[in-house]
Amino acid sequence: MDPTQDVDAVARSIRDMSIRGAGMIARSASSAISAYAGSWQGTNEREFLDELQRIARMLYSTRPTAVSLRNGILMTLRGVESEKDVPSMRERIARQSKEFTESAEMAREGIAEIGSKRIPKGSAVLTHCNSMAALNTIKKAFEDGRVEMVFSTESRPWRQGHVTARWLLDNGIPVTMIVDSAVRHFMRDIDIVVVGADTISANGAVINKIGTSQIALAAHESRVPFIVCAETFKFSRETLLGSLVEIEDRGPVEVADPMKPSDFKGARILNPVFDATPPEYIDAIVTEIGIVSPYMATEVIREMFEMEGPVTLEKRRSRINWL
Ligand code: RUB
Repeated sequence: MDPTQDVDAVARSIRDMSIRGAGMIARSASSAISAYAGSWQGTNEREFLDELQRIARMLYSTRPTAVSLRNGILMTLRGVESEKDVPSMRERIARQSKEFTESAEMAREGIAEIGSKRIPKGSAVLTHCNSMAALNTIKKAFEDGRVEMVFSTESRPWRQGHVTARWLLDNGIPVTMIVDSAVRHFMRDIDIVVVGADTISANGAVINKIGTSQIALAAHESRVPFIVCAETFKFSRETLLGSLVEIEDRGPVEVADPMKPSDFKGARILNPVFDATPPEYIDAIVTEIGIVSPYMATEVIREMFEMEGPVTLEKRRSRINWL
């Protein structure tokens, strides 16, 4: 079996959203790279590195906004070029992929444990889109007797809110489904907003599903706490080095009637699927290493840098530009 086919299939599934959510796409890409490396037949290290770079870039191109995808790929491939031959490169990739996926699972549990305590007893919680980091936190809080009701937004255009509502029902958690535009109307009934993140930038802004920033604004107006549940691999080093987060636009079909797009001939249709919530509207970011203020984002990013040791000029030069 051609290993490229598996990677192509994972890339397609991420693109068409059969695999979605920032944490899940990162874990899937990491596992796909590991499976690809494990079944690569060649013996030439240079060719192997070139192939790895090609599939890394291909996987990364599927969803440009989630830095989790980038970080997952980089953590899986870190230091591969320093290995002496193809078998040790393969082994390193398999080990790093396992480490990444296991630590990502553990991070979610840690976040739930920590975040649950921030949800007041008897709360009505509002969540947006479908974040497993947020939902596991809400579930833990429910088990701890803190949650009475979860308001789940529809999350247009893709309606990830339906996935959330079904998951809550499956877990025996009471759910109220509302459309996105009803958020401000219901804010008086909400005790806390809990959402996830695709990317957290160095200035503390949280990039999450489109509409998150409007919810944060409404929560701020009503003095309702707004917390974000996110693993540390959702913090973006690139933003510390000056890059801006690219906001994915998924095209007109999800907005116009998919059966009759020609009804809207001539209309300009925009479909940005993420937005940025500024730090002043965020009360706390719950990570596996603890609660951090959005204004501490730079410190979290620096800690991630240090995990790789100091960045010397020599190291920078010898490093492969994977993405
Ligand atoms: C999903 C979304 C989620 C974050 C966090 O968007 O915005 O809130 O990805 O999810 P999409 P998680 O459906 O477009 O991927 O906590 O599961 O990583």
